[in-house]
Amino acid sequence: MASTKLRIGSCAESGWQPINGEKSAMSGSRTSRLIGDGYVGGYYLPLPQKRSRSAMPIEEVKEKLKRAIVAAVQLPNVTEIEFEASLTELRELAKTLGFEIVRTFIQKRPGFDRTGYLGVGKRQEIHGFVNNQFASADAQAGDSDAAGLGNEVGSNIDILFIDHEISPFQARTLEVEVGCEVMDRTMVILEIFHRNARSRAAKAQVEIARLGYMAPHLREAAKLAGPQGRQRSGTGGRGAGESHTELDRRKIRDRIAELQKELVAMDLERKTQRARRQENEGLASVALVGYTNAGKSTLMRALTGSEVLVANKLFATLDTTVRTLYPESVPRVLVSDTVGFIKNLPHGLVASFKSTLEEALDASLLLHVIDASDPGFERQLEVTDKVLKEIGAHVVPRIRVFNKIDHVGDTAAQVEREAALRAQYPDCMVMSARRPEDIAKLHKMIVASFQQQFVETELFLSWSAQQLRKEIYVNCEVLEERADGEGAFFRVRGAPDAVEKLRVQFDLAR
Ligand SMILES: Nc1nc2c(ncn2[C@@H]2O[C@H](COP(=O)(O)OP(=O)(O)OP(=O)(O)O)[C@@H](O)[C@H]2O)c(=O)[nH]1
Ligand SMILES: [Mg+2]
Repeated sequence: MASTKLRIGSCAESGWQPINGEKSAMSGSRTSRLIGDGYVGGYYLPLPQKRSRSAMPIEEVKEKLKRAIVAAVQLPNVTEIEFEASLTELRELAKTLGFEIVRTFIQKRPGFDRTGYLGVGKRQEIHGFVNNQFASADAQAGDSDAAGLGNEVGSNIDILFIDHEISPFQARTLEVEVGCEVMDRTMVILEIFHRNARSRAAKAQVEIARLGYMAPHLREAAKLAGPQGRQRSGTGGRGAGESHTELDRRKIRDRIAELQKELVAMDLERKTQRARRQENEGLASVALVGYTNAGKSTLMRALTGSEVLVANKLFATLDTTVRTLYPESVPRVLVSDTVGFIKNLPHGLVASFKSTLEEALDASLLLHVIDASDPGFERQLEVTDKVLKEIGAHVVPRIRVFNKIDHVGDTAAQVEREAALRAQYPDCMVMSARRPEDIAKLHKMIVASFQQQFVETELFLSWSAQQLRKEIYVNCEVLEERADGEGAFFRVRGAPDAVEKLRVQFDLAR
């Protein structure tokens, strides 16, 4: 069965830590991919010795994993625009996982089918497609993928993506009836988060969410396996007669508890680091926030001259990175890049997502980056605003940065979009991260926003304390300098606190 198939890209690069702590192949069924340990119910989960062998030529496997289909139920209260936007996003998410969507199946229903999410007829239709029983010339109205594919047939379909979160039972029914693996929206997002997590904290948070998602799937797998073969003897520290499911559930619980402990320790560490950073007097901080793929990391790179990851993928960034604004300014500004937002984030990921966003709460200024070329940018803007409010970051001053204007149609369309945005958001920035002059403008805007509070004053530094001279240049803008027999006078502009601190320091050094 599914055991020999590697379904999603490279297991080696995914680095999934299973609950027994060993590196595991991301092989096997939906459950095995999440737990990676032995047999669970009727599901094959690769054993440790097979894991090393699963470092089979990944390229070869990837070749086989390319084709997928998408299915979604459109409920009566969902508009065409919302429905299409959500489907487009799912296709993008699937693309991020390395899949090509060859067809989309949609069905209007008053509710989801309890057994198999879609109605029986639609399930049969998909089965027919997956098993190559008909060509898609009968593409239905509104079925955009099918429409463009002519005689595309459904051979070699590996995955059916579902644009909702479905129950383990519905997933199982679909897998059996349709004849290929099924992944719901939640699992897709979990998978992307899992692949992209880099730091220890991000990895732990994603693992907790994945384990939480997996638990009910294990129950479903166990039900399917029936009473036979579920019991095993009490060896190796297991309670006698403890079932596989119980054991696996216990392992999951223990692993979650262990990860949570690690996270608490990491959080403390992070807070200490942050406090230390803030003690570094006069540091102003900006956080780049916004919907996934809006161009936050691109802007971060351009604004700081750093090499942060930029990719045309959803959730390319999962960890917060902090760099200094370049060219350096007075005050020195720290810029942080953050994880992208998305609609309907899986429940288990909300906490981890929000905690990585805490950086935004500490910032003195938020740059809310919006992809002005995305047809759904207004909805994306709303989602970001809503989450910022939920974490209490709505009180932080904010500049809306409408990015990718170069990607909006022709010049006339760009001018029109820019005018409309400026009319609606008078203090916004409309730009392209690809234009150096726009980056310079944004840089100026950031610095200006910190300099707004600046005061102009004079500082005196005696000749005996000239070693403190550089402090003035780091913390203030020097407008004029003159000297007399006792020392030097500086006409400066700077933040009130920073200037006062210098005055006290200089007086003491006299
Ligand atoms: N045409 C155009 N493309 C851009 C612009 N800014 C960014 N991009 C592209 O958009 C894609 C996404 O950019 P990222 O900077 O990775 O986006 P992000 O907001 O950091 O995304 P996540 O980390 O996934 O949240 C990349 O392919 C960039 O090259 C722009 O101004 N114009
Ligand atoms: Mg990014």
